[in-house]
Amino acid sequence: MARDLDLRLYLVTDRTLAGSRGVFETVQAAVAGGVTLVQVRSPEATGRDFVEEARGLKALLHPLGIPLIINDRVDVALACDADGVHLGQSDIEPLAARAMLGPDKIIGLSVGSPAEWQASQHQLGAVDYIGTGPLFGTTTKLDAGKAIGPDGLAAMVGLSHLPVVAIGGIGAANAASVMAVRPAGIAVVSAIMAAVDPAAAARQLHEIVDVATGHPA
Ligand code: TZP
Repeated sequence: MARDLDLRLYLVTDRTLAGSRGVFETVQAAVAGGVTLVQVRSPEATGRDFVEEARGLKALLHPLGIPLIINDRVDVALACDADGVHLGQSDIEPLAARAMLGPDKIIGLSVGSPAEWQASQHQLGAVDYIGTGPLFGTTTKLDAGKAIGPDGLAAMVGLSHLPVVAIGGIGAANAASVMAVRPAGIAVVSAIMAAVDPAAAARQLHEIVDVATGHPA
């Protein structure tokens, strides 16, 4: 299992929100601002295109020691030797992903409710962290479901022996209220990918998380 996972400021990419600046350049700025982990998410991409994008990001992130996680696609993670994969409830199940990826890769699983937690119990031995949300309303993922709010997050943090990352509608205005519930970190898409200055946006969020965790900036 992956160790020393720093989930404090988890960036999920989005090609549309990056616009003409592009994903690579936006991620480059975001890591300069303090992102601790990057998940490449391109649901619209072909497999070949997705692998190429992921390889480019790996070349950027590896020298910096920042893990690269692939959204949904174990085959893409294998093809580019990424650090891990993030799985939704309808993707390949974590135990099967672990069998394919081996013991050292990071596996994240989206778990949105205590009911999903119960249903996922038998898979959790293969999982390194849980992603939960959406915390608040979001237009980035239209099928994200109903907002669970800080109370819903608190329920998941209370249940989970695994680190929990909060996602959905999180930005500088509400990040402190999310971190008050003590997740391992926050995952953001638009707050960084769509920011005019992604480095400054990441820096601001990093500071909020560090204050909440008592971590030095
Ligand atoms: N999974 C649950 S909500 C979401 C994902 C990928 C999108 C979050 O995007 P944003 O822009 O940070 O609200």
